[in-house]
Amino acid sequence: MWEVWGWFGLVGIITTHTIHQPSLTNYNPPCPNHHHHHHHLCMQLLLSQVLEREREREREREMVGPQRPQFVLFGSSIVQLSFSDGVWGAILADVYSRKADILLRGYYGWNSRRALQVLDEVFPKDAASQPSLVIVYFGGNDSMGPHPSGLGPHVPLPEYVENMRKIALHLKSLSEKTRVIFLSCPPVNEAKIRENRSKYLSELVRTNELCRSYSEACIELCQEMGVKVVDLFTAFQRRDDWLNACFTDGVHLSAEGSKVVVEEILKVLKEAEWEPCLHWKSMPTEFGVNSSYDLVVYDGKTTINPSEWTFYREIQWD
Ligand SMILES: *C1O[C@H](CO)[C@@H](O)[C@H](O)[C@H]1NC(C)=O
Ligand SMILES: *[C@@H]1O[C@H](CO)[C@@H](O)[C@H](O)[C@H]1NC(C)=O
Ligand SMILES: *[C@@H]1O[C@H](CO)[C@@H](O)[C@H](O)[C@H]1NC(C)=O
Repeated sequence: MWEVWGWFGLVGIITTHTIHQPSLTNYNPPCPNHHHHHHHLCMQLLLSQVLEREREREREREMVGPQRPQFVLFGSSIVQLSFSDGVWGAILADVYSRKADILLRGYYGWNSRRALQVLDEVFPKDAASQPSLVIVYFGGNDSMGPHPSGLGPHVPLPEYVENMRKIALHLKSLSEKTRVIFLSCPPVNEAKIRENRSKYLSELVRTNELCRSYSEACIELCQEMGVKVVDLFTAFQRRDDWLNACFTDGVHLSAEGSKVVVEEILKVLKEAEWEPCLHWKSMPTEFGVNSSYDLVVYDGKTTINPSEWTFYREIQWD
């Protein structure tokens, strides 16, 4: 024990008298039973211990436990808005309640260039635990026509593909168990975009021709890389009423359009040959054990466990 104290003390003396002195003399932790001339050593010691303990906790701690598998939704506005008004992220959070944590990392207006800039920060390779699933959507903004000024979200198609490749490689490298699903660019309601044109923005060039080419390029990349992909461009158009039912403003997804997204994502999760399976019905329910505190059945002898009930859902997702 004394060696440890002595060692901390030595480190204390060195650092106190070199780099950190100004900031440390301002730092004044409570330190009873020490003479004044021991004050610096004592502070150093406390500080080192506190920092060490903090680092230790950082490695182990989860903010809320028990730890569940994490599913991260990473993308532009269609992701940022996905917990709003019964849209697809909110539906997934409901379907996976007691199964997985659905984390939202969506950034309104972003293209794949900006995604690359933050990739290491949002998904650090040395994190204590890694996501089980990342669902990625970028492309709607990239596919907007270029503005003559050179400003704006447009990213040329070949660069978009390369950016998406880098995102997939990074995510796949996080851990052996980190699974990835890309969502391709959905179609838009061109007429509605024109109708809802903002006075404050220059004209937004959004066409289904552009959406289609970015969607196809994304799907081709995924096939090449063995990444699961949902073809949103095609999936929406299977509905006869897609133009009016699937969007709020011609671009962003309505609750109705979100049903298509959730259905397609669940289909991938159900059919994927992933071990462990990430389909909600195959995942354990947290604290799902029977309890005598559950509601009592009419026989007065047994209780009934509600952990797996889903009857309250408008759609019985499969
Ligand atoms: C792209 O970003 C703009 C805002 O800059 C937004 O209005 C538009 O809906 C976004 N589109 C998609 C598909 O993310
Ligand atoms: C889009 O335009 C229509 C008709 O001008 C209007 O009724 C609607 O509220 C607008 N929607 C949005 C989201 O701005
Ligand atoms: C829990 O209760 C259900 C009936 O509600 C019963 O079918 C099941 O076997 C019980 N499970 C355990 C582990 O006791």
